[in-house]
Amino acid sequence: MDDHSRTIIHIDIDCFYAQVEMVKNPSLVHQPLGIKQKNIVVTSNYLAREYGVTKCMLISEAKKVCPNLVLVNGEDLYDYRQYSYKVTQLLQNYTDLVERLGLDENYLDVTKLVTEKQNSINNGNLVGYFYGNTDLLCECGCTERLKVGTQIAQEIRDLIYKELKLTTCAGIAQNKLLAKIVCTKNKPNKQTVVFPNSVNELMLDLNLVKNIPYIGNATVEQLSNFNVKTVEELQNCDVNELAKVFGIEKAKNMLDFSFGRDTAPVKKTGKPQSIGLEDSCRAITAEREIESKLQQLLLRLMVLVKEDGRIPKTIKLTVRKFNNSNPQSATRETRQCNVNTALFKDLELTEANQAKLMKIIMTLFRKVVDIKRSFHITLLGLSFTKFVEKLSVRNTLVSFLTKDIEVQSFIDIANQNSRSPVREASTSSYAYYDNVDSPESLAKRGRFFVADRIAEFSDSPIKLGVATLRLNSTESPMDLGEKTVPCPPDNDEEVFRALPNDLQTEVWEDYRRKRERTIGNSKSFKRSKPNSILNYLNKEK
Ligand code: DGT
Ligand code: MG
Repeated sequence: MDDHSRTIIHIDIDCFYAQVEMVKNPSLVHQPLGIKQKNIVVTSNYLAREYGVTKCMLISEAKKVCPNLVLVNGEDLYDYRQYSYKVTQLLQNYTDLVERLGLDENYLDVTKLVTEKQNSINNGNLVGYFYGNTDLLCECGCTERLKVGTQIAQEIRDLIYKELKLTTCAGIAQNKLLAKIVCTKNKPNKQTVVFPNSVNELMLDLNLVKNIPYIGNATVEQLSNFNVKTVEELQNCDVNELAKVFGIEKAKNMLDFSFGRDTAPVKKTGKPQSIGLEDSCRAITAEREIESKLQQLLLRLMVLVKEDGRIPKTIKLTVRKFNNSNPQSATRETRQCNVNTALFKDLELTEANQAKLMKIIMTLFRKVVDIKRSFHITLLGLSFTKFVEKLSVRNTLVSFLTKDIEVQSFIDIANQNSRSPVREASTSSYAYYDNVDSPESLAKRGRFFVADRIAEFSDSPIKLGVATLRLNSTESPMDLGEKTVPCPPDNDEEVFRALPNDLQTEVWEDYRRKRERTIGNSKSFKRSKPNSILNYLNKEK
C-alpha cells in the first residue's frame, strides 16, 4: 500500500542562470537570451526556447536557430550561488525540512504545516494545475492535504517572486519523486499537483526508464541489455530477476520508483561545510601583487562569512601555477591550517586581526610557492573549511580563554590537477559553497555540470595528508590536525564536546597540567592561575 501521509513540494527555478541575468539586467527580458559556458549554451530564457534553443546546445547551432540570440557569459557562478542560497533561505522560513538539489531545486516537507493550516482554516481549494483526472480521488484525507499543499506552494512561489523577482515551478505530491516529476508538467511559472489516483498514469507518461529522475545512466544501460527500456517494461520485471543483476535492495528500489513509490525523507540541508572564493588571473609574478589580491579575496570572503553567521576555524589557500613545460595542464595546490576563532569576534575583522590572517595566508603561500625562484600564478583562492556556531556566551569564553595560537597545524593537499574545463576558460571569479548538492543531483545534470562541480568536491577529507608544519604553537592536541581533543576524565563528556575546540584544548591543557603536578612532574610547567570558568566545567567542584 502506498504511503499518502506526507505532503512534499518540489520547487525548481525557471531558466535559472538566465533569470538571474535578467534580474541583474532587465533590458534582457524581452530578448532571446542564452547563457554560455565555453562553446555551449547551458540554458536560455523561454523566449530563446521558442526559437528552438535547447539546453547544452553548441553556440554555433543556437545562433543558427536564433540569429538574434543575446549571449551572456555564465562561467562565473558567484551570483547564481548567491541567488540559490537566498531562495533556500526563504524556504527555510516555512519549514526547516528543506533539501537542496543542485543550485535551483529544493524539496520541502510541508506535512506539518498542512496539518496546522487545516486546523486553522477549513478551505481546501486547489491552486494551480493538477495532473491526470479527479475521478476516484482517494478518501484517506490525502486529497485535502495535497490541496492545502498547493496553497502553500503558491504562497512560497509568490514570496520568492516578491523578494527576489524569480519565477519558479512547483510540484506537489505525496513523495519527492512524484513532486519532482509533476513539477515539470506545466512550465514556466506554474505549479502542478498529482493525486494518488493519477500516479501510474504519470509514471507511464514518462515512457522511458531514463526519464525517471533517480535512475542513472549506468542503470539505464544495464536495463537496456535486458530489453527493459520503458517504465512499463520495468514495472513488469520480476524483482528476483532484477536482483540477480542489481542486488535485492536496488532491484526493489527500481521497481518502487517505476510505480512512483519513494519513501526517502526530505533531508534537511545543513549549512555548507566550506565557503570560498577564487579569482583566476592572467598571470601574477610578484609577491606584492599576490598579497594584494589575497587581501581583496579575504575581505570579500568575510562578507560571505558574515552572511553565513558562523565562525571559521580553518583557512585554505588554493594556488594554480602556470606549467611552462605543459601550458595546457593547470596544476592546483592547496594548503590549509587552523586559525584562532577569536580573530573573528563578531565576524568583523579588526585591522590587527586582518594583518594576522594575512600573515598566515602568506605563510601558506610560501609553502606552496618558492618565492626565491620566479613564479607564474594564474589562480588564487581562499576558503574557510570548518566552522563553529557563533554563540555569544561561548564566544566570550573563547576570547577570554584562548591563547593567541594563530597557526595550529598545516595540512597539505598538494598537486591536485584542476578538472574544471569551465573554469579554465577565462579570467573569472566565483564563490562556492561546498557540500550542498547531493551526488545524485549532479549525476543527473550530465557531463558538463558534473565537470563543473567536481573541483568543488575534490578536497575531500580522504585526500588530506598529515600535519606537516607548526608555527607559534605550544604542544597541544589541536596540533595533530583532525585529532579530537581528549576529554579529561573529571569532565562531563557531553558538556565538553559542546565546547568550541579552542576551549576544549584549554580545558584539556588545564587538566594535563594538574595531572603533571599530581605525579610530581610539575617543574617543566608553569603553574596557571585557578580559573573559575574551567572549574565550573568540572564535575567535581
Ligand atoms: P528550467 O528549469 O527548465 O526552466 O531551466 P533551468 O535553466 O533552470 O534548467 P535546470 O533547472 O535544469 O538547471 C539549472 C541551471 O543549471 C541552469 O540555469 C544552468 C545550469 N545547468 C543545467 N544543466 C547544465 C549543464 O548540463 N551544464 C552546465 N554547465 N550547467 C547546467
Ligand atoms: Mg530550473
